[in-house]
Formats: sequence, structure tokens, C-alpha cells
Amino acid sequence: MALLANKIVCITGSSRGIGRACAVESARHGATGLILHYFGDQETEAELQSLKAEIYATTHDNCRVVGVPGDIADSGTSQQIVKAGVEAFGRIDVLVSNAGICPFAEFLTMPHDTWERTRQVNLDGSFYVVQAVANQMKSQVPQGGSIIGLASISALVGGEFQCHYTPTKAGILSMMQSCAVALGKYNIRCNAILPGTIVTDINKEDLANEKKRGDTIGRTALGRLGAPDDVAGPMVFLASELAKYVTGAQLLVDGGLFVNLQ
Ligand code: RM4
Repeated sequence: MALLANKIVCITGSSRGIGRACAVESARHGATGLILHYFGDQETEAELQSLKAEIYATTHDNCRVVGVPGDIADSGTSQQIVKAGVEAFGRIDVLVSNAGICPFAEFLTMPHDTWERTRQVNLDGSFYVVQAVANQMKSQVPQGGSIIGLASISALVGGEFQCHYTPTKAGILSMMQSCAVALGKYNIRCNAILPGTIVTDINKEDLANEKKRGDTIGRTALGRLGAPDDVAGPMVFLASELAKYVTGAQLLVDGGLFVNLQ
């Protein structure tokens, strides 16, 4: 089912993990243009090139990709993303604000740099790109679009080594709620996805701890950790017309990790 037929989809932090899975799934569902932001160092550059090749192969060149490198914590990067996207496709229908970091750290000894960098990438970066793309969605004809903020189960619960991280995810959830109210009049829908523990580069080291991994799996009702494409499906739903009356919502995608008290 081409749920995103002829849509132009913009994804931040798209070269790996959840962002990459969202790019592949968007192309699979008929998106004709992808504006793919990535950090832009040698590693993510190579990842972006292999992602482009994968998308061209699976869509037989029916989906054009524009890559935009840059540090999402720098507001100029969001201007670049919109400029490159509009130059290539004339509009932006969907934004997946996904770029984020989680350098697990002990609270009492955490350097302020770790807090500042995590806040700048996850929360400031989300604010800049959501504002920049929303302005484009307001000015384009037909007006409107769908904005999806990647919050987390960690917007709702704490983490011993995440005192700098969970506030940014709670912030993204709250930003989507307020943006839904502020932008509804421009036919812009804003929703948050709250992934649980999805195995990606961001937690590879953390989940190497067998006890922590086992405890998390044990607490997850579906009995497994998540994979990036577990998040990509719900993203396509919120981006599509199937969700045309869904705004200001929060969708847990965690295999039942949050609800499982006992
Ligand atoms: C998620 C959640 C997961 C963690 C990752 C890094 O938001 O907190 O449990 O593994 O972040």
C-alpha cells in the first residue's frame, strides 16, 4: 500500500538506526522525494551513500533523495534542510524530527558539556527543524503537512544514567503537543512517537550489559527488544492520510515495556 504516494518526506538523523528505517519505509510506501539530513562526518557520509543506493534499488529510481549534512544543533542546518528540500521538490509534506544522542552518564559527576550537548542536539535541534519546516508547510500550496517528533518512553519515565537525556525527550513530547495547538489552523498535524528500547548504535554499548539487556527484555510484554523498523511503521501511519484527524497524540512503540509494572 503506497500510504505516502507522491509525498515529500524530510528525516533528520537519517543515515542510521530509526531514521534510516523511516527513510526506507517511506520510499517503500511511495514517497517520491526524501530530504535526508545526516551529521556529515566520514562515517555518516558513507552510510548516507549506501542508503541512497538501497532506496534507488528498491524503488527503481522512483524516489529521489537529497542529502543534507550538518550539525542539527546549529539552527543554520535546519535552514539548509528546508532550502535544499524546496529547491529539489518545491514542498515538504512530512517531517520526522529524529536526530538525537544519548551518552549514558552518571548524574553527580556529569560534565556540563554532556548536558549542554545532549540538550542542544535533541531539544534545540528539534525546535529549529520543526519551526523551519512548519514555516514552509504554512507557506506552501496546498498548505499543511505532518510533523512527527521522536520522543521516547523516556519522556514518561526516568533512567539512572539519563538525567540529561529524559528531559529532552519530555521536551519533544511537550513541543509536539503545543505545536499541534499552534499549527492546526495551517492544517499541520504534530504528533510524538515514543519508542521503547530499540536496538541501534545509540544503546549498543549499554545493552552489551547482559543483565540490563535481560531485565529489559523480561519487562517487555512482547518479550523482545525493538528494531528500527518497528518504529518506521507507526511513523508511516502518522505521516499518512490514515491519520488525517490525529494531532497532538503520543504513540508508545515499546512492545509493552511502559505498562508492565507487574
Ligand atoms: C531510549 C530509551 C531506551 C534507551 C535509548 C538510548 O529513549 O531510553 O531505553 O536504550 O533511548
